[in-house]
This record gives sequence, C-alpha cells and structure tokens, in this order.
Amino acid sequence: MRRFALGARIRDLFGAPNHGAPKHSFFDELEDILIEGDIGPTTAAHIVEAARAGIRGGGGKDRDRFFELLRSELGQALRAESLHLLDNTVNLHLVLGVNGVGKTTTIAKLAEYYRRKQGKRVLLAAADTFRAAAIDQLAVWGNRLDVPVIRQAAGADPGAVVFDAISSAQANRIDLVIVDTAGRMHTKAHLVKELGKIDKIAGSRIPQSAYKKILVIDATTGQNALRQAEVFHGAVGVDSLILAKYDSTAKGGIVVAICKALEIPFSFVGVGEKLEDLEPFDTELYLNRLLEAR
Ligand SMILES: Nc1nc2c(ncn2[C@@H]2O[C@H](COP(=O)(O)OP(=O)(O)OP(=O)(O)O)[C@@H](O)[C@H]2O)c(=O)[nH]1
Ligand SMILES: [Mg+2]
Repeated sequence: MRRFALGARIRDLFGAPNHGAPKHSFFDELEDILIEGDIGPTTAAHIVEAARAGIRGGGGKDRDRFFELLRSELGQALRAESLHLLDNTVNLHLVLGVNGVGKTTTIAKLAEYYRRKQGKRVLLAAADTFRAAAIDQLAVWGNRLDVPVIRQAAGADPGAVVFDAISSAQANRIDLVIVDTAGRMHTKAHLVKELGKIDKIAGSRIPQSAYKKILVIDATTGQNALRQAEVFHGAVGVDSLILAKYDSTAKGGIVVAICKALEIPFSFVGVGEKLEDLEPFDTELYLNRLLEAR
C-alpha cells in the first residue's frame, strides 16, 4: 500500500545518471519530490534553496550531505510533546477528527496506554452519538479493555454524554476521561456549533491544564490533512495531534507541513490496528521512517 517513498525517490534522483553537474532540472525535480512528499511548498523551497548552496547534484557524497540537510531542516519544523496527566484531578482528552481517520481505535489504544503503562484509571465517553454503531464500537473496546463506557441512546446530545462522563469520573476517582466524537464536517459553522457545545461543558468542568483537544490525522490522506487541521483548530483549538495509520503509507510528510503551519505538537503515532500499535511521537523515529529507502 506504500504509494510514495520520499527517501527512495530522493535516493533515485541522486543515483540517476547525468546528474554529475549542477543542473536546473535536478533541483526542480528535487523540489517536486519534496512537494509531492507533502512537507509543504514553503519548506520544500527553503530546503532546495539551502541545497543549491552546498550541493552539486548527484553522487553518493552529495546525497549524504543532502539527507543531512533534509533531516536537520525537517527536524527543526517538527514539534513533539507528550500528553502529561495531572495527578489528583480528572483529566479529559477530547478526541477529534473527520470520518474514518482512526479516532475510536486511537481512543482504545490511548486507554490501553494510560492504563497499562501508567496505571491510570480511565473512562470512555461515547459522544459520537450520531450512529448507534459508533456507540457500540466504543462499548466493545470498553469491554475488551475492562474500562467503563458512559453512553446514551443514539441521537442523544453529545454534550450531555460528556457532562455525565465527567460527573461519573469525579465520583469514581477516574484519572482520565477520553471522549469519542462524531467526525462529520458538513460545514465549518456546523462543526463549531457541535464541538463548541462539548468544549464549553468540558472546559467549564475540567481545569485547563488537564483538558486536551486532540486531533487525529490519517497519514494516508496527504494534503487534505492540513486542511482538516486548520478547520478543527479554527473551530475549537487543537492542543495536540496524533498521526494514525503511519504503517499504511510512506506519505507522512504532512506532519511537517502541519507543524510548520499551525505550530501544534504531535503526541502519538498509530502504527497498526492492534491495541499496542501506538507509540509516543518521536522526531528521530518519524524521520527515519519518512526518509528510509523503500
Ligand atoms: N493500519 C492501521 N489502521 C488503523 C490505524 N488506526 C485505525 N485504523 C483502522 O482505520 C479504520 C477506521 O478506524 P476507526 O477508529 O473506526 O475510525 P473513526 O475515526 O473512529 O471512524 P468514524 O467513527 O467512522 O468516524 C479501522 O479499520 C481501524 O482498524 C492505524 O494506526 N493503522
Ligand atoms: Mg469512530
């Protein structure tokens, strides 16, 4: 399923014949590859500009120099920050994202992570009330994880589910409430209205530093993911990003573009469909995957 391997494309370009001398088309091609890699046109242009200064184009030595430059430039744009839970209070993660990006699966992975790795008491809130199947899916995960799930009937007010979940968490000394939300995004006004209500309820009952709005990004969607991040950030403000499905694509360059454009850090990366397939976002590991030769 890997459609585009940034590292391999660049290696091919440097390895191609007739690139012994600095050629206009060589750098153009390099820029095209970087842009197709979704890292963003500004970053791509900046990197090519820097490369023109020190790289003649072609040859193993130049290739190695370019990869060093690329790593350093991308590394500077990237932001990684883990999600720390506060002690002795209810923390809340509001998990956002468009349809099918991997929200519910990521929530299950987060619950497993905090419960198993950190010994936290976790509760899930089924605030994606739009579809009965979405509520059931979260309930199935809750059962498997042995974590309580607060739910209401399909069509119920998501804000009411969040209100209930917080009350239950406060009464039961829960450390972390993770809220599943519907991924519909008909219009921005609609999104602001729907999520705004939930945000207001959570924001008024959870201390600010214990409340995180987390956007899940699907690594396979490319440029559209930046657009999604802009819309959600504009609607409710996003504190942290999770990159899902990084195992399914080599097109993870969008992470660079999002970090650069919105200055929001990534906290985790999803690398499979199983519960344990969630890793804290690590800049070095991410760059290794992005730039490896495949
Ligand atoms: N390979 C892979 N698949 C993933 C990952 N995360 C989620 N998926 C799969 O992506 C599909 C959608 O995941 P969901 O968690 O249901 O996504 P969602 O955002 O909750 O979807 P809706 O509730 O319909 O909006 C499922 O088949 C998941 O197994 C991942 O990190 N890697
Ligand atoms: Mg879901």
